[in-house]
Amino acid sequence: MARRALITGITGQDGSYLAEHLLSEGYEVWGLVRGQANPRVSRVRRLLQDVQLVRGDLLDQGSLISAVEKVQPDEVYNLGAISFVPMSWEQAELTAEVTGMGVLRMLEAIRVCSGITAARGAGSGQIRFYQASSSEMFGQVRETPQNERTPFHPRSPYGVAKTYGHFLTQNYRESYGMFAVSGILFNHESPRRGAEFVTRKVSLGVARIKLGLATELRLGNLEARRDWGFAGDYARAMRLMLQAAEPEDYVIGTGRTQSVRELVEAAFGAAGLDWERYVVCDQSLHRPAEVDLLCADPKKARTQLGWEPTVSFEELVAMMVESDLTLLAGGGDPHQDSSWP
Ligand code: NDP
Ligand code: GDR
Repeated sequence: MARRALITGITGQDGSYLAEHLLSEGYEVWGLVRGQANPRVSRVRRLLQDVQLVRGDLLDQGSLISAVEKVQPDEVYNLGAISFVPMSWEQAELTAEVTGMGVLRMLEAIRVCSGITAARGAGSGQIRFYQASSSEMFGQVRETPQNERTPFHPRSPYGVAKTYGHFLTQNYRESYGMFAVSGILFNHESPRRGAEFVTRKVSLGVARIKLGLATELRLGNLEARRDWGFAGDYARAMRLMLQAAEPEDYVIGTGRTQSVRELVEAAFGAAGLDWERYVVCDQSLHRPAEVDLLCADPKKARTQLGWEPTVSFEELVAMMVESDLTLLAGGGDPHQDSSWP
């Protein structure tokens, strides 16, 4: 029998790569979608024709219970979140509700549908749960690289909400013996990345300038350093974590770190442009509190899961610039659902 997976956040970057990966592994894949007329659902229908959809919202406990009852999944991947860090200052309460409390609601839906109670003791229930934790939980780091034992010091309402979800997942594992794990994923990108995140903002900016559609690119803090990998590689890691013999948390990243300035240099360079002629530093794009340096130590994932990234930073940047040049040269709109390669 094919394993059955339920993915929240199916309309997002990671949801699409994970769904493709699970389908290729023979899974029956279900995606949770919210809203009455969510424009991003047509993108899923076009790209992921074999995925079945079920309605639900991380803000609505009853809808999650109904979705789990209907799908009867073997594995649940909780990728749904408000994921853009600057938005978490503007809508801190909503971020806490979706990105933080949404984890509680999903875990409760699994617990209730599986008939798990504290009295039944550890090990009850069969549904395996993956939580999309984030390197943003490390925040202001005192040690680098960061591994599974590095203390958290989140620097945004988003990071705080993710830290709540992370500890709650651990707590359900310890309280109820559930197979519930968190992947602490560092930044991962692709041609399907949302246009507001810095890598995609830069690749789209480069393409617009190269094609004569723009003359400048406005950016915030160029000194921040991130460990950037390819989203397709990280989707593989999510599945591997749920196939492990024991439920454990893993750091997933490349182990290399680059500054936003180096990202900009590489992206403009890939299109044969000199970034210094076009990039404007805009103080209004700086964050109230910044995460200055992230760099993963993915040794545990490498040795225990056999996971390795396959796309280098340079390849990733070139892939994104090339994809956006093709998209914009063909008259495509990055905000339309037809834009996903
Ligand atoms: P995206 O922003 O691309 O996707 C977010 C998804 O969450 C969308 O499908 C969105 O659906 C869904 N969503 C938002 N609100 C709700 C809600 N109330 N109920 C149900 N679903 C909702 O994120 P990514 O794909 O990049 O990331 C996936 C997950 O991994 C997120 O949790 C993110 O925080 C986390 N993460 C991402 C990293 C990265 O570098 N990409 C690194 C570490 C963690 P809709 O179409 O309805 O808006
Ligand atoms: P991040 O990603 O906050 O790390 O969260 P983002 O790409 O938004 O920012 C990375 C770094 O770039 C700096 N920066 C800018 N960022 C944006 N978006 N726009 C700009 O113009 C700009 N200029 C400089 C930022 O200050 C920051 O330091 C992502 C999300 O996917 C989270 O959901 C996820 O958990 C983490 O990665 C790991």
